[in-house]
Amino acid sequence: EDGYDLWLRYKPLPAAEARGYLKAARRVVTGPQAGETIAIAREELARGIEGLLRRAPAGSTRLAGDGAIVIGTPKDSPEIAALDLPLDRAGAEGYVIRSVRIDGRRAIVIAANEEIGVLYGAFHLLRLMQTLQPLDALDIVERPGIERRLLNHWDNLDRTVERGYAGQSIWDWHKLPDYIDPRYRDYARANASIGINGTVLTNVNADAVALTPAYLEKTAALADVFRPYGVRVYLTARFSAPIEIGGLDTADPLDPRVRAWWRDKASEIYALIPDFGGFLVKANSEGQPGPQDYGRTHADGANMLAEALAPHGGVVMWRAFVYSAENPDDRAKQAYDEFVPLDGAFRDNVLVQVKNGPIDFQPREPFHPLFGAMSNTPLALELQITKEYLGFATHLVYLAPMWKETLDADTYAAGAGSTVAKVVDGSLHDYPHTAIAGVSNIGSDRNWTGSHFDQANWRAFGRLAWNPLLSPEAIAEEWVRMTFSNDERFVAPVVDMMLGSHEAAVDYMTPLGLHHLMGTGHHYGPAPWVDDLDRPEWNPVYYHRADREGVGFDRTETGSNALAQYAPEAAAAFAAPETTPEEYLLWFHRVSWDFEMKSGRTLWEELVHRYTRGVEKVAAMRRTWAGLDELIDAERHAQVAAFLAIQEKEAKWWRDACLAYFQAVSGLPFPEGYDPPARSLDYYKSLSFPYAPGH
Ligand code: BDP
Repeated sequence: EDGYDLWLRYKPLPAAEARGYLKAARRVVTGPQAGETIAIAREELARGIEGLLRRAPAGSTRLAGDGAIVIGTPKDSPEIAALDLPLDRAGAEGYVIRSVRIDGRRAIVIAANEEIGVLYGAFHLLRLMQTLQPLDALDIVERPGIERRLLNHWDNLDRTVERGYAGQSIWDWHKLPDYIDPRYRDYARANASIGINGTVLTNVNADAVALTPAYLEKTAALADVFRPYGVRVYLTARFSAPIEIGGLDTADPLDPRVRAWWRDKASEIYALIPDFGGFLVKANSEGQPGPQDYGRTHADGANMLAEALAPHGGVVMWRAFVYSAENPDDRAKQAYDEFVPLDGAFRDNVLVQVKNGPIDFQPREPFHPLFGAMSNTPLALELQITKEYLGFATHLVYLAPMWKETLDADTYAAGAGSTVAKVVDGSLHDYPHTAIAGVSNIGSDRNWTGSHFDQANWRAFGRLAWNPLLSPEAIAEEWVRMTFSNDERFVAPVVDMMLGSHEAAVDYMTPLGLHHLMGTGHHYGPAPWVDDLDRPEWNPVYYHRADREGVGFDRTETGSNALAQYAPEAAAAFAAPETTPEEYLLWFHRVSWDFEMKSGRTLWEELVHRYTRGVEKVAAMRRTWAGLDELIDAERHAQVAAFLAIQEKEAKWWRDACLAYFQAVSGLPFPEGYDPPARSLDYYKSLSFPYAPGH
């Protein structure tokens, strides 16, 4: 058990359940015209059933007796065409699963309008078995809430991965297109099992070489592998590519030669990859080239690429992650300031891709104020699955609760109930396209994600992308059952651990709305003291503003007034320090060290309390895990145990370093009943990690 099988392990179920399911899974029936994707669904069902129930189902094109699973679309399966199924509710990618009688014989149908829906439905039925759900009287209709459910790989062509903690890039560019690593198919299969339907193969800090003919051939080879699994490929487009690989002397989006170059490039790509998804672009951000280099706007840049892709059906995902040195007032405000005036200026096939919060994937951020503020521009939500600011691969942090906070946040854009989820799924503003992106945590490690529990974050992203209304608890529970065990003695405590893990990390890293206290560059470990980097907004001190008087970033009227970027009803919740939810206190307010918290503690005491509580929660997770060793395989148990030990050590380091620093700044004594930091502030400052992974 090295984790390679992910949640698709298909280990034998307990005998009692297996017996019951066997009656319903004797054979898998496909129509005579079934295509490649239905064949994959049939194989998956056969593999799953054989593993779970220890008996391979017969494959057939005919019903014979009870217990068939009939799969297909009305086009390829006469049985399905003859049934009266609510396929209109399933859309292009959804499916219907029903217990039915066909000519008096009991069967389960997995029906869809397109073949991909059949594959998604097959994975659904297998999940029901894997998690021991009843199979009688099934009546399921599913369809995804969001059109494009994408992974964003920050993978470089040299196989390093920006912010990757799971080994090298899984794309072995050097051997492509001639060698097709079997992993590519397993990758597509895993993604299909959770409804992910697209992948951006390359880093947002893009390399124009990816658009050269040799690399497009490599990308086409991957696209060929992914296609039957419903996964389309996308690439990042470096804005200056026309200069770097096109021989032009400009990349000005209004220059006709530049426009022609991109049109030709798009045609070249689509000749190789007819279902190419489109481009993801980071422009005029952190040194990336962009339209502003030529005095043009983000809309000019995005529209040029959109025009090139439009005839082929591709989209542009233009990132709103921009901030510049010229705007040191408040980095949190910049994306809104730049993009809101452009609302309505983008072509139909442009989506603006926005991170969940206004700074940068911090352990906790309030929702990004662009959500709700651009009713004429489809906004895609970008989440980070890889844990750049959340302990890399070793810390156990289940991210669904954090993502859910964003999805459930109320923008009040069209009155109460205008959640971010409704912006992103297009229902609030009737967007022509919808998308959600997760920055991938996948690499060449045997277990894919660098740790066993980080697999849960990949899966949770896919599940929420399919249905943003799912609960983090339900997603955690099914993952635990599928990945480890159905033993209740294991499931309940592990789900609890997962659900509390994000709050624990917030506590030991950045409680009470603190943010960006991480080590310079690599973001490994605490460094709240850093104040000497070139640009003000690169320094932790810029974000916490601690001094002898108090701490926190005043984003109200008396400060940067970033608060005014939210709708009035949303802003009202954060307006006064006394009424702001404490988890956002220091994000929006600067308060004195003796500010009274709801607990009755002063702010300083509360800070010490939360940092300490975070460490205690990790210690508790460790104890819980240690007690579960009999219930799963030794191999995975041992690695998780070792990683939890690292997490506890690093949680203490975070606590002690941050508290030593804040104590030095505030000059306050350490409250009674709490251990003072183990080492001096100078010691924590002296630590250096030139080789921390993932830069
Ligand atoms: C930050 C990362 C950086 C990315 C950037 C981005 O530190 O590596 O390039 O985001 O999203 O979180 O473009």
